[in-house]
Amino acid sequence: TELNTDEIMTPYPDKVKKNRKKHIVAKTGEAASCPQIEANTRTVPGIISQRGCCYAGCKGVVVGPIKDMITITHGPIGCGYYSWGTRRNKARADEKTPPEHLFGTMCFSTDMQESDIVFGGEKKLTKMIDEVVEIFHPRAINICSTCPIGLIGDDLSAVSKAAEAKHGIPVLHYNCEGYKGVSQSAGHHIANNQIMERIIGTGTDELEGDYIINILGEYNIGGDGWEIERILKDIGYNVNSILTGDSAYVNIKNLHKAHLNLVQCHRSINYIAEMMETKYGTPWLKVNFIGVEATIESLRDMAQCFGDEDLIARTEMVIERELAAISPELERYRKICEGKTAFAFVGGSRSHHYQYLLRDLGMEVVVAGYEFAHRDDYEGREVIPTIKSDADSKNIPELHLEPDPEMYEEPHLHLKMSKGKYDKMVEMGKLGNYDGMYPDMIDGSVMIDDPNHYETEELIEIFHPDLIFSGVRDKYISHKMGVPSKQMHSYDYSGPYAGFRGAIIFAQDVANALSTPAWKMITPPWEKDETGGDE
Ligand code: CFM
Repeated sequence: TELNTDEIMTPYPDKVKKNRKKHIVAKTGEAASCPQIEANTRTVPGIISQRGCCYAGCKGVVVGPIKDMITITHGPIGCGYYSWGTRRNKARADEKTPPEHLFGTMCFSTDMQESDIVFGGEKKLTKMIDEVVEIFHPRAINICSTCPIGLIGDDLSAVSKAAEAKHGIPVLHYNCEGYKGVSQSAGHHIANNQIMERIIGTGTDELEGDYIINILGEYNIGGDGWEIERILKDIGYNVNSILTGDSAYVNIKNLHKAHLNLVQCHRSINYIAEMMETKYGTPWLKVNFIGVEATIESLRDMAQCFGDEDLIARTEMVIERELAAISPELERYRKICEGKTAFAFVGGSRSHHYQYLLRDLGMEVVVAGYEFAHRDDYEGREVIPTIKSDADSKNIPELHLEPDPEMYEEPHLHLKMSKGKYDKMVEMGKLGNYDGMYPDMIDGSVMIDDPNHYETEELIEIFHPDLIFSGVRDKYISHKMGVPSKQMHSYDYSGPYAGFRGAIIFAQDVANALSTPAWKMITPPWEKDETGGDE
């Protein structure tokens, strides 16, 4: 199938047409470099976008999962209500975080009413912090702003400072009002900044082991982080903290003690990876634990970073053992999936990551969309210097950090590597780098930024995919059109999908979806006659 973008755009007014065209790139021929795509800009007003807001990115994605902090949504109850457990970022108690410090399944909101909006919400917030401390004794508190808070101008900084003095615990506040950016991506950045400034580097724990790592940008959706941790611990890594799936304030404080930062979802966390490199010299390695081959490559890259013969041997042993355990079953599902096509519409990194796992099953992604990615997620990190900042991106503060006079250590020393070898790995693009999605897309496929309801329908008509990976808002469009869809944010009720064991669960879910006859029996409501029966 070849895409004629103009055909899709026909019903749009000229201005919208001009705008949306820049967000779509069709891959044709053997063009080596990616054409420029427009990304991280405002959605056309009135279009049914799949995006979330800045508050969603800050509270829902990055800081919400920290299990031993209480995160208060300062705003009307609606904002907090939908952030309650629906992302399936799992957490459990452990040695450092006993059950009484586990708040992951709870939802806290100041429940702002009309009179609070009129007279201000600072008193209500102060009272709520007092109550939260009295009842739950958390180690630290997050306060996340919603749109009305920014509009009425509550002084969160003053409230937090007073509360810190009164209760003697850190109270962090985030000016992540929903309207702060063009999508949840702005909230990631705001959350990264506060975690960097207020938490990382404050810990004094002595961590043990020769290979201490953090996994940044892994949120333990459906237990993904636990499967990754299982594999890494087995090889001999000491996983200090995952950011922020199943993470604890007490561990995040010690992030700077790690030898290496792994970056899974670069979109949401590349800020911390870069800032830690600047301030502490911690090197970072882009990994992808979604997909069997991708996991193997990531494990080998990690072993190469440390370059230790025993670690390399142990890595190969674990890979061999895990492969032997999953291969027969994977092969069975592969027979069902082989040759099928899919759409992948997710937030800012999964539409790329999942292409590896689908390829393990013999499937190809023909249309890939991101809700809120930046140009580098499509085109590769090398385009970052050419990205023009606009009024919206300037709205988000940039921290300008210096090497820490006491704690900075050069990156190669973190890895006990020679400077020469380190520089070579950087040059090869192994360390401190990630590629865009474009090189992994097949000929004739399409990348689309901030896709909307209408375009999704059109693309389904053109490409007839066998399966669509999407979010909760758009999955029913494809269901009604008779195309099965998997929720790729929360995994519906399934998972983990990461690592080796996760690949099997994913393969089973995909094979089930593809072989269910129900989808062929559907008549969408708009094709039914007035009596409600089939035509
Ligand atoms: Fe990163 Fe995510 Fe994603 Fe994301 Fe998200 Fe998510 Fe996502 Mo939903 S942090 S960018 S803001 S991988 S919640 S766990 S699935 S849109 S592709």
